[in-house]
Amino acid sequence: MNDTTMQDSETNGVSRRRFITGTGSLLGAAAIAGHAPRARADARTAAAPIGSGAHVPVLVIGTGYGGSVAALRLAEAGTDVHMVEMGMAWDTPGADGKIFANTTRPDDRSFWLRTRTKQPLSNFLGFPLDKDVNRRTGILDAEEFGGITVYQGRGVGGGSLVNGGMAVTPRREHFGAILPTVNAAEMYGTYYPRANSGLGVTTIDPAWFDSADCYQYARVGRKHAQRSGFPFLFVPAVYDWDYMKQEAAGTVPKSALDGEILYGNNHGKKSLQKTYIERIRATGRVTISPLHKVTTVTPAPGGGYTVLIDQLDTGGRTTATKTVTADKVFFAAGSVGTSKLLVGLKATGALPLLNDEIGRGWGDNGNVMCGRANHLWDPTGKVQSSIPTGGIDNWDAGGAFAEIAPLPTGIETWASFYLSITKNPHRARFTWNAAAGKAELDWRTAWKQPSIDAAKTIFDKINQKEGTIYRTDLFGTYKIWGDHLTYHPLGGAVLDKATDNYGRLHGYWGLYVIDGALIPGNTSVNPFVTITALAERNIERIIATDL
Ligand code: FAE
Repeated sequence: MNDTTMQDSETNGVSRRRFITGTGSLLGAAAIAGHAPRARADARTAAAPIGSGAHVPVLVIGTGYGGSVAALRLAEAGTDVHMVEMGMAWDTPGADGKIFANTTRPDDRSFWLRTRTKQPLSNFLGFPLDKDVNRRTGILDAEEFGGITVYQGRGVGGGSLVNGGMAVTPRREHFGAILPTVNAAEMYGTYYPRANSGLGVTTIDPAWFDSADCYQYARVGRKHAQRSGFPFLFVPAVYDWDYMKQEAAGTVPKSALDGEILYGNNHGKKSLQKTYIERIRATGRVTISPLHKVTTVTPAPGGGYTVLIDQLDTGGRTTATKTVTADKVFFAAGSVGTSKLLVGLKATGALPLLNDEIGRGWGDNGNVMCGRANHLWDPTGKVQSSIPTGGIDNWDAGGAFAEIAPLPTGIETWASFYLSITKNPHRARFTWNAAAGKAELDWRTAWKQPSIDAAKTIFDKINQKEGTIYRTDLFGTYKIWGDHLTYHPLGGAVLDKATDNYGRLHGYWGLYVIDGALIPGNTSVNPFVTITALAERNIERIIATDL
């Protein structure tokens, strides 16, 4: 999008190469040269990674939503906590002066231990978008299982570093299907409000939305939805809207308006680093070890747990293996990370008393993507904010909630792009492959069909009404549906099944799950507000009764 110098060939006045490199913008993070954000180096984090032989009252595995809620509330209650994070700290600018890599130039900051990018939109106009990069402990993991690629954030802040910031509370009438054993009145009265406040969730000013060039794409999406009779909803987010207004006015370095999304956001987005983790640091009771990966948790001879941790370098190599003990351990490694750890620990005899529910109930939140090709009189805009603000709700009638997503290429594409969350009934299971020494997931690609069917209840109708067609060039050659991936892994250690109704793992006193692994596969909307609210609920009870 900023790349106006590379001109390979001209097609309809648009450089082919510029088209391709520009299109990479929605697949990565951007930053503006010369406007590096101030590094927030934290003395305790930087100076004090955990030492071998250490004993800690509480060890939290992972620094995403669940882990951050647990650490903050425990520290506020007077408990010292150590957080272990396999990814980097993301508090130090790179050689270009920016913490996060540029949108149009994915580099070794962008992907977790890959030599070639694996961008969710693999193609544009038939051209493949992926490119070679140096292998490094970058920010976005595209973890491949048999039938699905699961995208996850890596680093202090977990998924909050890379996600779209859509902060959606599910409709209350759907809550019984999401977490059937949880008291909805408590969640909607106390814990959802607490989570939304802690995360800094706000909704865009509708008047600005109606006038801002960067939301032309969403207004076209709204118009098409409404003309087909679907309700359009404003979706709250964790972006500083005042900052975005200044981006639009050209008075501050651009971030959302430079398409930053998947590889980090240098300004404007309120990731956990700016909310829960900032408050965690202010307690003075929490230390964080980035580039440390937990490999084993087993009961310690004298009580508590022995935890083995690999210290990594930025090439992903183990530089030290540390043994620490902890009175209590919180698994907050994300749905995939927690599930993989637990099925391995059960199968290898480290935690044999874990029950048979471990690894089960995993779902993809029904994620499926598609694009539509609009008429020439419906341009979606050259500059598109990377933060979605609107959705199309057809959950009750068709089992789909579609986020109107940006396609921030920097050029006019006349494309509308959507990530749908659908009512997909399929649930997969993590199991341990002893021969390979790793966890596997039995998801099948064909299981996305109910998601495609649900999304079609919206987009077939819109296409028919508007006289438009699906894009076939975004996920391969002549492929309409992005049905190979999820951004929203959920389940694997489901609440009230693998754990009790507050996340205490069955079989072991002092072991807890407190992340997306607790949620059985679907939240009907984007999941991080529900993960945060559930963690707020559970930690309150655990602090009251277990400490
Ligand atoms: P998560 O945030 O994944 O944190 C787990 C942490 O544990 C990570 O930092 C890992 O690196 C770390 N870890 C894993 N294993 C280990 C280990 N063995 N040792 C040490 N550390 C470990 O978990 N959700 C929304 O609600 N709205 C959105 O707009 C949205 N957009 C998304 C866009 C993308 C591209 C992606 C990838 C996700 C998006 N999500 C969105 C999903 C959301 O980020 C995700 O549900 C939460 O981050 C999950 O929170 P957890 O606390 O479960």
